[in-house]
Amino acid sequence: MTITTAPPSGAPASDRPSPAPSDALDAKALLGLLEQMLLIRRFEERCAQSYQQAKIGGFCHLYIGQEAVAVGSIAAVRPEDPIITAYRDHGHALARGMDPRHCMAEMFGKITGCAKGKGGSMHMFDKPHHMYGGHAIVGGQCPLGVGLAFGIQYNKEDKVCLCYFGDGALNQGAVHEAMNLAAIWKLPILFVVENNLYSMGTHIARGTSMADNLAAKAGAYGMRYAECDGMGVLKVYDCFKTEADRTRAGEGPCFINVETYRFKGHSMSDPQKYRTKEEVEEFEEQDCIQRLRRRILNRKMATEDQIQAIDDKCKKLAIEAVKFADESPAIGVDELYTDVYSQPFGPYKLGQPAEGFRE
Ligand SMILES: Cc1ncc(C[n+]2csc(CCOP(=O)(O)OP(=O)(O)O)c2C)c(N)n1
Ligand SMILES: [Mg+2]
Repeated sequence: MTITTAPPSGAPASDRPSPAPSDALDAKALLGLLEQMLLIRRFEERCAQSYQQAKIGGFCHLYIGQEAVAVGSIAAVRPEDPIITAYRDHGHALARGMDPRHCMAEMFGKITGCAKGKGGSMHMFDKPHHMYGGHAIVGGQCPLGVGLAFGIQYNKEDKVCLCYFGDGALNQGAVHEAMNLAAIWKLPILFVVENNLYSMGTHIARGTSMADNLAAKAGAYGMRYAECDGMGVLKVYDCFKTEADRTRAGEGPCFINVETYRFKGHSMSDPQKYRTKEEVEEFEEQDCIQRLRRRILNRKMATEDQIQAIDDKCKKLAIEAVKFADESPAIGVDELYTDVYSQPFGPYKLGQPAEGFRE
C-alpha cells in the first residue's frame, strides 16, 4: 500500500507575488477599513465602561488590539461567505455589519439584542450577515465550521468558510478532528488561528508543542499553511485574499497563523500578572489603527481632520448603542421556552410535548 501525503506548506506570506492585492485599494477603501477598526475600538471601550457599571453580566472578552484580524480578513472575502468564531466575537460581528445597537443590546440582556439577549457577549449571531457565532466552548466552533464548509461543498456553492479560533484552542481535540475531516474531504474552509500568544494566562510556549512551528501542524494534515502579521490590516487582507481565492478555486482548506496581541486582559477580571507592562507597550506601538492611520496620512489619502471626523462618528455610534441598549426592554419570562427547539418540532411549551413532536 502506498500512502501519499499532500505537500505540507503553502507559500509563506513573504513569497507572495507583488503587487499585493491591497495595492488596488483606494483611499475610500482604506478609510473604510480604518472606520471599521475604530468602530470596534470605540464600541468596546463602551463595553468596558458598561461592564464596570454592571450593565453587562456574565463574561465579556474584549478584542481591543486584534481588530485588524477580523476587519482585514472579512474585507478580503465576500459578504455571503460564512464566518464562525469563539467568544471574543464583538469585532467579527461588527466587521460583518451587525448593527452596533443590536450587539450592545445583546450584552445588556435585552430583547432587542441579536439573540434576544439570551446569548450575551460570547454568542453574537447574525444569520442575515452569515455570522454563525460566537461560541463559548474553546474550539467548539471548529467542528461547526467544518459543517458549514461541508454544506458549501454539498450544495456546490461558490463560498469559503472562515473559522477563527485562539492559540489555546489549537490544543483541543475537536479542533484536530475538524482539521482532519476538512483535509480529507478538501472542504472550503480557512482555519484562522488568532495567535495572541496567550490562552488566559498561559503563554503559547508553555502550553503548545512546536509553538514556533505551527506550519508543521498544518503539514500533519496535508493542509496549506500561511502566516501573517495580524497587527497590520493590509497584511491580513493580502494573506486572506490570496488564500480564500485558492480555496475557492478548489485547493482545499488552509491553516492561517495570524500573529496578533490583545491589549486588555483575557476577560474583565484579569490582573495580568503573567505578562509585563513592557511587553504590552511593545505591541501597542504596533497598534493596527495607528499603523493604518499613518499610512493614510503619509500617502496623503486623507487629512487629520477627515480621520478625526471618522473617529468622532464611531464614538457617537458607540454612545448611541449604549443608549439603545439601556432603553430597550429586558427579555421577558415569556421568552424562557422560545428558541429551545428549532423547527420542525416548533417552540417548546412548558409541560407539553414540543409542537409536531411524535413519540
Ligand atoms: C472546552 C473549554 N475549556 C476551557 C474553557 C475555559 N477557557 C475560556 S477561554 C480559555 C482560553 C482560550 O485561549 P485562546 O484559545 O488562545 O483564545 P483567546 O482567549 O486568546 O482569544 C479557556 C481555557 C472553555 N471555555 N472551554
Ligand atoms: Mg490566545
